[in-house]
Amino acid sequence: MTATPPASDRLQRDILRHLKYTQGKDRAHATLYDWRMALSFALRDQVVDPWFTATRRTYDEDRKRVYYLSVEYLIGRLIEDVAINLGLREASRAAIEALGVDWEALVENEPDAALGNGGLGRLAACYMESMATLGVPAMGYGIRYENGLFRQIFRSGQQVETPEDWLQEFHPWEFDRPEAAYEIGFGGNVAEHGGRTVWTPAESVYAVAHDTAIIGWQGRWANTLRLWSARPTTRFDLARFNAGDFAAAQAPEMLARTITRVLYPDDSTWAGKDLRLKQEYFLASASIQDILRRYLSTHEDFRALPEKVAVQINDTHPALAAPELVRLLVDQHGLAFDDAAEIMLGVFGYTNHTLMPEALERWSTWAIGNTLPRHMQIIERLDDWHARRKPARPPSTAIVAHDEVRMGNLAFIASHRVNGVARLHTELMKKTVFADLHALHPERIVNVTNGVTPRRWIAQANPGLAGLITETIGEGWQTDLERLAGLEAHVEDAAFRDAFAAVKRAGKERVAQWLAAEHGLSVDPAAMFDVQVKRIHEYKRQLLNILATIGLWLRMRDDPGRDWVPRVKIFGGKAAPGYHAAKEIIRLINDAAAVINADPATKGRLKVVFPPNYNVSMAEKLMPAADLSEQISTAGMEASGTGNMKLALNGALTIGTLDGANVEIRERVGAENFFLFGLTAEEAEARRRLPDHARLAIEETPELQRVLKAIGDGVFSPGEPHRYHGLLDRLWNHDHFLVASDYAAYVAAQDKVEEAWQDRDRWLRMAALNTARMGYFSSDRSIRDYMRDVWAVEPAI
Ligand code: 26V
Repeated sequence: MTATPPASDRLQRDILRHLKYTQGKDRAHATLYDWRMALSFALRDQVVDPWFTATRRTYDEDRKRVYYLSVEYLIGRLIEDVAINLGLREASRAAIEALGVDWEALVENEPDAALGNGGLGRLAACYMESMATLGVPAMGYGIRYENGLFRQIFRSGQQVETPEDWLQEFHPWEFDRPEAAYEIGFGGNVAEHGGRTVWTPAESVYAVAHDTAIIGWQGRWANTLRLWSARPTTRFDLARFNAGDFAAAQAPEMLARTITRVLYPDDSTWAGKDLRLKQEYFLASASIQDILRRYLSTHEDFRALPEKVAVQINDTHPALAAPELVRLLVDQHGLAFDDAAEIMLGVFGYTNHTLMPEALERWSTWAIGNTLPRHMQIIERLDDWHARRKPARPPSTAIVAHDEVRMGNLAFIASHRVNGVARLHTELMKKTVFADLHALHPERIVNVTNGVTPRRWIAQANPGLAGLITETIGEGWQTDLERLAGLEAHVEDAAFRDAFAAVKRAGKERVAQWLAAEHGLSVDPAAMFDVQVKRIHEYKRQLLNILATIGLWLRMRDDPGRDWVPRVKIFGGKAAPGYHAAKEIIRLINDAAAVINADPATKGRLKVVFPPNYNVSMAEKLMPAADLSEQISTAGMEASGTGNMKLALNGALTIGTLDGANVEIRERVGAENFFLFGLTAEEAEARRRLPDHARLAIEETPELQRVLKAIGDGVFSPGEPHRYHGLLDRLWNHDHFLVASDYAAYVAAQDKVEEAWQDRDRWLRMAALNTARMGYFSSDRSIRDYMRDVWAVEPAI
């Protein structure tokens, strides 16, 4: 035992103090939960001073602030994240262990804050961390959902959603700010009073702030994540109650309760839910009111707003912030409409995260007119303002058309910059959804390729790799990830490769132990870990993966004497509750896993595992353990991907299509270190126009025919042979996602993967080169791109 460092002594004292005075427990009766609370408070204490300092400096130096508006933040756990950035991870562990508490168990006791669905929400969390690390004065605004993303369980192989109540236990990281409350109105009517427009809402709620400090690397800067929760404006309508109308008496409370109750768990199709519109406006209005209040505390002239304020909207979900700003400037502060619109344009930036037409938000003018009558007028005036500035604009560029408000066009027209999230995606935006708007505003669309934070995705998730990197190239990579290039010089060093291999092996053993302990699954850490983790979506093509897995299984059974490469196929991900086709894919994976894993003929060679409830914490376990990263979406459909970055950074090789950020990953890691296959975006589009493309492809691919026949015969659903007939029918007759057309190329690429795997040294070189060449994909670089190309802000440190 080495002597405990002083930082750990101080922490120990702080932990015991919080255990006693915050939790009201003595050591003899403290539960794991009490210890977790005590440590969280002890760490939170140390965030407060840097946080105050950063806030004071931003005020004193009158700095421009970035406001990031997002309906989703997929934060995960915070104990290790905060401890690492404070330089206190080892001290925390030492303190906790000295107190006789199991560190791993304590860390795992923290629930994931899952206020998001997938990539968009996780990106927002990485960006908040990077802005704090870079010292950008910034504030994130979001919604404090009582129930985050559902917990996924499998019953008979099928996804069942159960509520995830992360707020059931006390959330120690936030500070309640009851004094920061704004009234948010809905419905009612609009009237002219002496030349002024007055909106009188029919009902309203308060938005109340809950602040979490987001601490950057080495505690040099801290920003705020401000999440709003709804509170009733009138507790109880006594007059109505006394008149016998009990339901109406409770209406205000009901409205408030429902608004921030749930996160919409659907990231596949746009659904025009009135409650969602209210959520979006709730976030937009509270945030804009807060921004204007802060601005007015030190400024008077709104014309300078764009010099002090940049508002970034994370997809269109918070886009009502733009008409809300105009409304407040015109109706409350008396600005002329055109001046207000000009200010709006200077302030807003819009990030687009999907080209899928079914996910693009559109609200009926009726819905907006009812819920937000004044905003409907302002949106129409903004449309008119744009038409005046671009008299030759084609109808496709209008915000309002066919009795609908197109939120993408609103966000585009309201913003001085519009960005895609990977180079290919940005180019496709220019050619597809925003082609006509792009022609009118050729300077507006810019690219900012996504990134991930190396603090969470290397330092926290993969301490072994972090240690090896530091040993090899020294400190500094944590905030200057391009320094990973320094590893390249060591790739030819056999000792380095062995150390790299040992790190990967340790990551795999950890996952093997966890799968055994938590899910009763046994896997061999010597086998290739082949990982596809992400939301379940037809375009992401988990179906292609499982079909090829079945194909491999059939081949293994045909030729049991061959020395097959042992593989563990790992799947993880949730399907939107109403997305039938995605849920069918989950069931097929689980059904196939049951049959394959029970087959003595392929035992020890092929295993399929699908641990339920993939979330940020599971990702932290899986990223370091992956050998192969599956990034196999239909080209043109994945905007960027960020799991692809986390996996390659942690030394997984990618099998992938030319889609999203895969294109840029391949360019950087080198084509020879990437298993490319499949149609390009252009070819995919052409292929889809070919009549009967799926049938043609299936007929040309005997193995695929066998696979489909096995499924159709009920090999994986013995009690119900017809279970997958719908899925098979769609594959034969529609196959919009071109699974059949890419099947043969995918299998051929998997053969190349096996060939590379069999040469252990070659594989290791390729893997290490992936890590060494992924430095570009740090979210610090993405944030610097935003600062330069979108926000025009300077860091304060
Ligand atoms: C759409 C909708 C439609 C309205 C209902 C709620 C809702 C929620 C989510 C979405 C889609 C979000 C789009 C999204 O998550 N895109 C992902 O963004 C990642 C970060 O840029 C990117 O890496 C992924 O490729 C992209 O799919």
